[in-house]
Amino acid sequence: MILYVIKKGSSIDSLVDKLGSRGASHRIVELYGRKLVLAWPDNIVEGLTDPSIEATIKTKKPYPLASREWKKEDTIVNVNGVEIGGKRIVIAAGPCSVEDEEQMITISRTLKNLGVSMIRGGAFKPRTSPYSFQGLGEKGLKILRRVSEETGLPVVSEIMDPRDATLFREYVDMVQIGARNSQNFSLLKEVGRIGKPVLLKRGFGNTVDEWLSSAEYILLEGNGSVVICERGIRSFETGTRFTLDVGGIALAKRLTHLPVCADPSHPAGKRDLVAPLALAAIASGADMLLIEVHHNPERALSDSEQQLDIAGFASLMERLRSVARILGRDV
Ligand SMILES: [Mn+2]
Repeated sequence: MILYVIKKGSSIDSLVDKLGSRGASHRIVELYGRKLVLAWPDNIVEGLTDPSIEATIKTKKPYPLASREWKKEDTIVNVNGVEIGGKRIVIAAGPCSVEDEEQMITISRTLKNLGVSMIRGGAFKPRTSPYSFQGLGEKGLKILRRVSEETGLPVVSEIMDPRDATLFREYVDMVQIGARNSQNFSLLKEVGRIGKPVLLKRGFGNTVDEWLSSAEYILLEGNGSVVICERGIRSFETGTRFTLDVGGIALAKRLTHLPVCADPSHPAGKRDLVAPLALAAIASGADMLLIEVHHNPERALSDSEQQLDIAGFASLMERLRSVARILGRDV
């Protein structure tokens, strides 16, 4: 794949004509304020010159836009004023599912006081069993909007169906793609066009390259505000729910300029393992954590075993601050 960075204000007409006459495929994308032309296959594109080209980058990765091959500096994703990917490690917390409006507002106020900068909560839930609680749907999204108005914190929630894009555009600040939909390519394209930052979870059967290729789908639609999230992969181990791939976090930080998030709750599967995994995730380079916290975990309608209570979360925040300080970062 050849990636051309186009000179500001230049017309790409003659470049596109030249690519066409060689029989090459191409895509044009505007990203981070730059116009880019991707062209392939290499053997017929190589050697092409045009006055509109500022830089030509021959990329080896299957995800040229997500790769540091063209963009070396870290991307900062701004979610309504909360910057992800900078010195400060962003903590997003909240219950697995949005269950009740008043409780959701109460817990969010408490989390804000503890230093959380974004609220999470599922409204459309991808449950393994069709008989498990499926979430409050649109009502849950409306509750999240109220939470945001009451606390001033941005909210993130998972989209499962491209047909819900309008609802998500209206009610949430950041759209999450869950692990099970990480390779749902029509959903990725739709979310690329939604005009909101995206939190993209890694599929539990996906390699780091596949995870970054999923991010590429969103970037190719011109949406550069993507945070990728490690949430545990399937391994032979059954003692934990999934295996948090800290090596994958460190590797992803090298390969991509996009911020990397970690979800320590789903791989832990058990409350007492969440804190050590959260600490390991930030030590391996995570820029953001997504943590499940419930006012009464025993009574939670989903993922009851792994949600922290307020006291457990408060003590984790203290430990995160200590580790962040050693890393030269803040929480
Ligand atoms: Mn959950």
